[in-house]
Amino acid sequence: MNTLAASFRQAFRSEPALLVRAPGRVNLIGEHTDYNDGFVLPCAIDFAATVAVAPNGLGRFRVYAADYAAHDEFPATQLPAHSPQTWANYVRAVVWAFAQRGLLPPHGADMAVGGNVPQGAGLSSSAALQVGVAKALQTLYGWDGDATALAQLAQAAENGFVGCRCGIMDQLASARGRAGHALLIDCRSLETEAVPLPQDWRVMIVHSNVQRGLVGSEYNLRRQQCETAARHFGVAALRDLDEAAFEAGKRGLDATVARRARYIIRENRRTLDAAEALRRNDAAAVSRLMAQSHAGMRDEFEITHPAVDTLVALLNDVAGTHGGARMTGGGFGGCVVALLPQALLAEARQHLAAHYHARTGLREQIFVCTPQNGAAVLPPESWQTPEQNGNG
Ligand code: GAF
Repeated sequence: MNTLAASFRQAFRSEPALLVRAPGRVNLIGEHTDYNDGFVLPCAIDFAATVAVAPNGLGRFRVYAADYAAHDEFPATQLPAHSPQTWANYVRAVVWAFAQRGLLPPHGADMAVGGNVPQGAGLSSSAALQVGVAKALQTLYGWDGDATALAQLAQAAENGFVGCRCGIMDQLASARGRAGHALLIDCRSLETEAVPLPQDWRVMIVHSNVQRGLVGSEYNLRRQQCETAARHFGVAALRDLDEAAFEAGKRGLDATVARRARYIIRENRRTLDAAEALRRNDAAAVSRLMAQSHAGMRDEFEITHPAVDTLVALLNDVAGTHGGARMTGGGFGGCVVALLPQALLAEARQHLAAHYHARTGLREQIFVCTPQNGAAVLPPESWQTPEQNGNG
């Protein structure tokens, strides 16, 4: 926080008016179900994007990316165009979404952005940044939308400006996360329910270090296939089908599209079952549901990667029926999430260190996370260095 406030001061020779922190997320189960109007079960994590902002009265946005030491600038008086800098488009996208809704005053603002969400890992670094920018502008301009409206605005920015047809999960997890809880989201009604994680359980995230390729095109293709299947069945979304209806009506459906649809239908069921299993602290059920979810992503939805499959198998060696593991996020590489009792963490680390590199040539990276609250404006005391606020 102090670093970002300092970056802001250095870049703009003025004080930030406010600082916002917006977390990344890890999804425990319910993958690719969000854009099928289904259910997801993510938690906000302790990696976050940070945004510092102040009005500048110049009729322009001036943006500084602290992690790249890069600048961007564009008029506040018209809809922003695309920038050649990838990072800058995430900020411009949110400004664009505000402008589209008539929520953008012409005064202009200075903004410094930064953060520590690992990029390209499937932990929603871009959604965190967009929710952070949206929260900062919302607070600066006094727009009174709630956290769900904020998430919808950030999703519209991603869909309409960046061009990824993502669902609402990442933005809603970042905006609405709750400390110590996973968030069961009904992606049709956008209702959320905070489900407590059993006290002794830990969320271990393991980055496979597989560089994710083709994510955008394969993601949009999966979405198209799901829409084709929904049209075949004459329903608004795959959320509206159960397995019996699927079996009864699948004739004539392309075999690949049928596999995709069956995965979504089962994954929706598994997500509801997993939330129920968490509520009753049933580790064996969580373990089984996460294993089935991973197998579905590997064999039916076909979004995993051999190295990711290896990581999951290694984690399951340790977890047994006491915890679970599966790939998390959009897929094609990135991270695996494991829910494990605290007592098994050290053994899991040792087992991965002994076998992951030997089997794949890759090195794992481990983060143990605690579910966090969603995006928030930070009190000015927390901008200070430890020395300045007297905590030494
Ligand atoms: C990405 C998307 F942005 C989400 O909306 C979701 O579909 C996820 O992939 C897969 O569950 O993170």
